[in-house]
Amino acid sequence: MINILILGGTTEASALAQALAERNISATFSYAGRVATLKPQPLPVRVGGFGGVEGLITYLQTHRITHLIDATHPFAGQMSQHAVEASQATGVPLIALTRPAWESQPGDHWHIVPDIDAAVDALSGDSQRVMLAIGRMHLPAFSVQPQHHYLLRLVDAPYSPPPLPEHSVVVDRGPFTLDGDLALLREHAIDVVVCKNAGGTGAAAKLVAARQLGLFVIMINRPPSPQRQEVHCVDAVLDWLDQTTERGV
Ligand code: 3Y8
Ligand code: NAP
Repeated sequence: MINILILGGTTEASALAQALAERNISATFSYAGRVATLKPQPLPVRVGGFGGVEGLITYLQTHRITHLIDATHPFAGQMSQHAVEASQATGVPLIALTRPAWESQPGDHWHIVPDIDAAVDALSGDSQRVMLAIGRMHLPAFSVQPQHHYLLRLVDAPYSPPPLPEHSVVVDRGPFTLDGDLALLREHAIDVVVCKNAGGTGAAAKLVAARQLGLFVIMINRPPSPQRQEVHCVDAVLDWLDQTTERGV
């Protein structure tokens, strides 16, 4: 009896949930519970951490999970590492549904950096108007570059004012559109966009908008992902499920 656990939180995870629900395949969708309101899913949802690798192992065993699908964001490195370790410890087969990294196109002005701190360093110099499209978790790192005016895009309104003297906040969640991101960059007269190489379609609009407006992009490379089987589309996950279940799906 197939019983899937999806580690979610991305556009592709939502698409996978839709495909499994349409096929009446038993699955649970898991969120970390990072934001106040989570996107509803057509599957039973669980919210919150598992309590480390041990907690995930216990969850897999007590819920008789037969397949683990890691469809988390490429920057959710700890969750992905835990998924690999829990799969090895329990023998529950694991596959990752990821998206290829974005690659610069003709007309892009990208400055590629390895991590958040390097993105902060890249902002040394005169005052500019900077869009930080990196969410909430890493905002404090930019307080050492207070000379800029920052546009912050967040999923939730900030609980306390971000530690940046000059900033404006836009509360929005993706997937984002080209028209929306063009209007946003123009309205705030943005010079530079700082973002993570999330890949996928949900947050790519700002890159196309930046290209059309001739803006600079500071692109933060994703952390190395752990060794595991990876696919880039829902159909490949369905094929994997077919191959790894006796009677197929
Ligand atoms: C809680 C679950 C869907 C999923 C939508 C995707 C697209 C929009 C790109 C920008 C970049 C950012 C941020 C972003 C992207 C999608 C996808 C993706 C980036 C939700 C979601 C959860 C989160 C958590 C949140 C982080 C934050 C990061 C905002 C849902 C909407 C900036 C990452 O306040 C916080 O604590 C927010 C935390 C982790 C990164 C950060 O450091 O702040 N995502 N994002 C998930 C959970 O609880 O398990 O409610 O939909 C999901 C999505 N985020 O089906 O429509 O698939 O990539 N999310 C980044 O890439 O830089 C926004 O603004 O242009
Ligand atoms: P992370 O740093 O890799 O994980 C930190 C801890 O959060 C994990 O060890 C786990 O707690 C818990 N966790 C993470 N994802 C979970 C999930 N889907 N279900 C249950 N618990 C989860 O993760 P993160 O970067 O904070 O990302 C959290 C969520 O936001 C994920 O769903 C991710 O897909 C989504 N997201 C993240 C980003 C980003 O930029 N990081 C962007 C878009 C969406 P325990 O150790 O207690 O099990």
